[in-house]
Amino acid sequence: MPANLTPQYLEAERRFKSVKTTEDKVEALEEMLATIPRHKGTEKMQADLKRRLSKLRAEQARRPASRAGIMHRVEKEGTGQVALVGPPNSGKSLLVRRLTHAAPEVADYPFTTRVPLPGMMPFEDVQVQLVDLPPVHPDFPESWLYQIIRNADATLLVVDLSDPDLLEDLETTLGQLANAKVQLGQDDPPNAPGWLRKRTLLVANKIDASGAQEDFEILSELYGARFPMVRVSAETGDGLEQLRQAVFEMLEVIRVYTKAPGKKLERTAPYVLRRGSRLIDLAAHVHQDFLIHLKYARVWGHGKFEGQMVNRDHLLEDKDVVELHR
Ligand SMILES: Nc1nc2c(ncn2[C@@H]2O[C@H](COP(=O)(O)OP(=O)(O)OP(=O)(O)O)[C@@H](O)[C@H]2O)c(=O)[nH]1
Ligand SMILES: [Mg+2]
Repeated sequence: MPANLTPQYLEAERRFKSVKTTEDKVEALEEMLATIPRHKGTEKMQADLKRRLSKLRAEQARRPASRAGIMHRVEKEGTGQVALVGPPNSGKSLLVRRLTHAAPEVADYPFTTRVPLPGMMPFEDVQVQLVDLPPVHPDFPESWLYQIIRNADATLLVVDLSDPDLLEDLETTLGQLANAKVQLGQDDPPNAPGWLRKRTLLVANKIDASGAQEDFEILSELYGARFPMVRVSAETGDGLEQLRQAVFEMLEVIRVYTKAPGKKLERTAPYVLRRGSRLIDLAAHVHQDFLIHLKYARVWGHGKFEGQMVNRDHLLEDKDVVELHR
């Protein structure tokens, strides 16, 4: 089948052949990829362009000049910080685009994301911070990437159900993390200094792709005991509501609302506490004064009498409303 290449493509190709620096080559390749006609006859060429592009981008990432000692950090905000980790091209950036107001670059080739980009994900009445990251891959060896992952409250492990090398790529990601002494999921990390375990939700992305359902089943069989999983499509939006809910649950926090005696019962801005918190923990959050002088409280909530009187050791639950008395 003839490729029917456009003049723009041929011009970009001419440029690609004449330029010297990696930056210029990347730029010309991107242009070629953007202008190549998309049909069966150019599929091989497209794949080849992508391969060359990701190789050059990885080269850029490895070069000391591009690091220049820059250490990226992401200040925590909101109910919890959740880092997106995974192989190149799995859809991390598109997920962050869909779930937050942030607008990271999304592209059809690996190593698109080069720096962290946080965005706030609304869930009911709280906001969870998601952090889009470069891929976890041997070709992106920046130490700050692993520091951000280590520092996050939890991670989303994003994999690509349309990837023929899905299992291999997932193992590469987990292996890279192991080099940085990070263990994702339920399994205990090695009992050695420096290791830590991160709560992780496995996000099986691109469920819209053909054959994705069968791949998801294989994935569940192999990794289901280690990770809770959700299947989504960042492209079509399928499963994203369940994902928001699952992210909130993974953070293991509860929302508690306070009301003043005699005031109306309403659930406005919540206090966010760790799951397992007691009345006294809430009191300490609200005011030092309550910590010392708290006598009792009334609680409205799930499975309680309305306005039930409780003492300092009462275990709080998500969405409880509490009236503190001193
Ligand atoms: N069909 C389909 N394509 C998707 C989906 N999610 C992402 N993509 C596409 O996959 C490609 C990669 O998406 P990105 O969000 O840039 O992937 P990434 O994981 O951020 O990639 P890196 O930054 O290189 O690590 C883009 O062409 C997306 O449009 C999905 O659910 N379904
Ligand atoms: Mg990205």
